[in-house]
Amino acid sequence: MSKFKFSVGPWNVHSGADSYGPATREEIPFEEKVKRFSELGFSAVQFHDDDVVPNMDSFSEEDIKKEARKVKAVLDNYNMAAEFVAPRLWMDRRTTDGGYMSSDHKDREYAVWRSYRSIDIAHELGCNKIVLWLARDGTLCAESKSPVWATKMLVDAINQMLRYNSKALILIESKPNEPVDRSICGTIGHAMGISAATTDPSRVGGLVESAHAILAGLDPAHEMGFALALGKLWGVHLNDQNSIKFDQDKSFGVENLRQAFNQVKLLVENNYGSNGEYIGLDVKAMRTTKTEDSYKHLENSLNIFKALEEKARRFDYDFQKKCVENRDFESLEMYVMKLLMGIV
Ligand code: GLO
Ligand code: MG
Repeated sequence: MSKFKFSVGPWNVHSGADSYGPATREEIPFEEKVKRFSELGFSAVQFHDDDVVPNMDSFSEEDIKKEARKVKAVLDNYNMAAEFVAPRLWMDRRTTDGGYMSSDHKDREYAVWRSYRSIDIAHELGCNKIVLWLARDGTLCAESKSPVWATKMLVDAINQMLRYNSKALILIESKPNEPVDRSICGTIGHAMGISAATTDPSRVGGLVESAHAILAGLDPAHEMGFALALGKLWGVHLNDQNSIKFDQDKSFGVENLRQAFNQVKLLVENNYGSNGEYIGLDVKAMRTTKTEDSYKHLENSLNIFKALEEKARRFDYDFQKKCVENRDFESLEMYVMKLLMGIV
């Protein structure tokens, strides 16, 4: 039995469209997804603001809250919680050149307006975590904006959110690139730096996604460990990634099992989840996957996580200690390989 609670986003079950071609699977209605998520053993859903209130720009601020309550009723029906709400600052025309650091001040105001709405929606859903995946906040053309100015704009926007609601927690989901060329918060270290520069660092933490760390050329477990050491790992997006290329969101552990194991081991060792944090997945099905298999990548990721959790729990720390004392890292490494291969 896993000691963790798991979460997933509705976007993790998608129709397979990519930048080069149309959908390959049928769209699945939201409620059906929630039902299947709960059957698969998830206990919370991750949301974008407009997953909760589609076409939110056409509603008044009060009606947005009303719409959110309808989704809360669906969640309650399946005994599911909401883990976080993330303002989707990358689809609207007004976020073409970024959200909080768009070159147009009206667009920046819109980004903050939407973030306030995410905070309202989260409140209605009974959660206080707001995730900022800063999709377009950075540059496509390096000379188009100053990184100094852009960083200050981000701190400013977060300060406004902290002021808007005294309970909201802000989780920065770092990513070095895509869809922008150079982003402002490329690693969790950047996120921690931003946190320290805000008016209330105790309410600004981080979310580490495995693939994003790999895209930055870093080890996901080390990124997570850095945030954990500072008491600021408030969310994870587990998945996998084959080296530095487009963001793949592969099933957890399918590319690099040892790297995946070390993430699980770190989370187990440090009692991640003891403050109510979830093991979040952010995985995509392959484009070739058929509609009837729309949830297989989620099941696979969960099964791989749980198998690695079992291995992490029986990791032989005495042997590890002996190897470290003797500086025999060759034996330690081989022990890990045997553990993963099922030989010990
Ligand atoms: C994309 C991100 C994305 C976010 C999601 C929630 O690279 O990983 O999936 O996690 O929008 O913030
Ligand atoms: Mg993510």
